[in-house]
Amino acid sequence: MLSLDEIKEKALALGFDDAGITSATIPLSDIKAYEEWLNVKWHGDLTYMENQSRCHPEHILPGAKSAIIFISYYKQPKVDFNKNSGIVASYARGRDYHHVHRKRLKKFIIWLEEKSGQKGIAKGFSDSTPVLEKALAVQAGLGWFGKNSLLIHRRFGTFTLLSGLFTTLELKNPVMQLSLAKCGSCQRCIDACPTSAIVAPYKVNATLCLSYHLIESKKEIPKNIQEKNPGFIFGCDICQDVCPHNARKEDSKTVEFNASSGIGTYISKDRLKELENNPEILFGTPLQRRKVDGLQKTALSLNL
Ligand code: B12
Ligand code: SF4
Ligand code: SF4
Repeated sequence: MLSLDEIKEKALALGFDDAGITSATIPLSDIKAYEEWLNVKWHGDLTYMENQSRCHPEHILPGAKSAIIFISYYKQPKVDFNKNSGIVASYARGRDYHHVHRKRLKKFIIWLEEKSGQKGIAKGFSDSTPVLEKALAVQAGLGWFGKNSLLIHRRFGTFTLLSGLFTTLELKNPVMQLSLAKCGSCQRCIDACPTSAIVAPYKVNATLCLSYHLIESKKEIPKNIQEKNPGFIFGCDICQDVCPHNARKEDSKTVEFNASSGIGTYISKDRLKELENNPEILFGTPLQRRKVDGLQKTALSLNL
């Protein structure tokens, strides 16, 4: 049986920052919280969130027994708001993590198949496959849920991206599930969220979140949300910037996530003009999802 040390060694060699193993099952408490979240329609227009396979790894990979979860640390410098340009959220300044993860997962699965001498034993995921990724990461002992609903990795904090795979292999996590320090009485993220989207500890109403309106939603940004945007043109980092678990952390050294590998930190009116004329600049970056007209709408709402 493959050990966690062997798995971690391979994961780190491929560029991930940590890895954990867990069973291919979703805890009942997460399934319940997810169903409640859907029932009150906090997912808004994100209809892909209604896919109940999120709670059933066997729908993703029949016969799945274990899950391996990977952590990618991406923190970029925290910068000040600027009235002439909008800030791009930290995760989106470099290359698109979906692409970065897809390449690494492919290589990891080839390695796993070689090691086990079996084919078709794993199915990778990163964000777009219906999987409750944070719940699996917590179950794998990689960290715990913050009140902002994000995974707080025990070493890297919240500026981490998740990916993973289900496998039919039996794998065991020898790490003892120590009782980890949690948020305690802190509630900085709840107090700092400009749109009050963290409606209660661990519960985010996506329809109030800047990230939903500036990345995902195809509709006009509602006036009451526009007015509360302090200056983001894509995504939002406030509930992470204020988190003490992210304080005094070095920026990520992963080249792909560096601002110089992608769109950069700020987008000004002139930069938008350049993007309008050369939309291919967005290819391979997370902003391609929003396209130039989406960014222009947000820029207008920011009076850029
Ligand atoms: C839908 C989605 C969004 C939506 C909704 C956010 C949300 N919280 O659900 C929107 C568009 C708003 C969004 C925004 C962002 N997202 Co997003 N998103 C997702 C996605 C696709 C699904 C998340 C999900 O399952 N939501 C369903 C609800 C029910 O889950 P939940 O809110 O996490 O609730 C859980 C906990 O709160 C817990 N819980 C409930 N009650 C209680 C009580 C206690 C006591 C405890 C301990 C736990 C607990 O149970 C629930 C189920 O597990 C995941 C990728 C994936 N496939 O998992 C990425 C993901 C969560 N997003 C990610 C990122 C980076 C972001 C942004 C930071 C991007 C940005 N800079 O703008 C913001 C952060 C906003 C925020 N505070 O959540 C990363 C987070 C990595 C991490 N370290 O956690 C993910 C994992 C993508 C990835 N592959 O890396 N996102
Ligand atoms: S990403 Fe921004 S708007 Fe969304 S919950 Fe966090 S602080 Fe609030
Ligand atoms: S800011 Fe405080 S309450 Fe919010 S996730 Fe971080 S430690 Fe938890």
